Amino acid sequence: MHFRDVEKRQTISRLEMAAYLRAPAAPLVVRGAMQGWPAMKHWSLDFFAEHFADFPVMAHAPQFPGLAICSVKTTLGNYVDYLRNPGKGRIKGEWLKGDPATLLKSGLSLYAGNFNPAHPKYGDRDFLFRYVPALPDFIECWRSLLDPGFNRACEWLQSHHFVYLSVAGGVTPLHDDFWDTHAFLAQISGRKEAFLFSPDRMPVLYDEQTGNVRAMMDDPKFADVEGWRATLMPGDMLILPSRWLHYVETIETSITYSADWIDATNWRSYVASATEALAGETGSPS
Ligand SMILES: O=C(O)CCC(=O)C(=O)O
Ligand SMILES: [Fe+2]
Repeated sequence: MHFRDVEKRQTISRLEMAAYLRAPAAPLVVRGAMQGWPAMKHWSLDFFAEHFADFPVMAHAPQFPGLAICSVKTTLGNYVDYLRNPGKGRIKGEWLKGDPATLLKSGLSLYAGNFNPAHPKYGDRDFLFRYVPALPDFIECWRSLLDPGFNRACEWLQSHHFVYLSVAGGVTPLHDDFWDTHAFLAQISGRKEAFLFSPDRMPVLYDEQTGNVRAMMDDPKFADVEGWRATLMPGDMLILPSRWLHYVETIETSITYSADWIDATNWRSYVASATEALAGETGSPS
């Protein structure tokens, strides 16, 4: 595998962004994207423990349940206690897979990826959007053009806003995001390392079932695969165009806000995927 650096720029306009995503798209870091966001000043682990202590979360190592060697069902309050002191691998909650010894031996840390402070039941949308915009001004989103009932059903079924709290050893395995959305990772604090691959690499990369890009780097089978890499610092926003594959390591205690969107390039496949997902649902939203 070999990597080139993701392009970094200071600002981007709405028109430039729309053109960029049509281009064909590539990943991009916008460095000044979060200037003036209250989150940059006010968000900390304590902030979330104080306001969302009872929010139910699943913490996995690595982040996705299907690949996890450790899984714990807990609350955001207990998860933040763990993040403050991960050294012993102890966390209050129900261990569904693995144990503290397995976790410590792996070098991974537990990572809760399902914390959505805008969640209709457990979150508080108005409160969240006092600190971050739902989407930055330079992003044009077509969601408001969808039928309102369909849009609401999509939001109930699938979170579209996330806050990721993690510590060193937190790994998000290689994947592309749900329903062909574009997404951003807005690094509020701490540092992460991201590795990305274009959608046309998907067939060869999914040969490897672990999503572990570090292991792939040493595997001759992937010697010719070209990827992109970026170190995300506080204030950096990584743009992940629809279907781009990404693998992310947390280097130091991090807070990341993430949201996704649709536009001219991906609304058809979003609607098709969402319709299929909704058809598979039975019963009422919970
Ligand atoms: O660890 C990260 O910041 C990446 C998270 C991510 O891409 C995801 O959960 O879809
Ligand atoms: Fe993702």
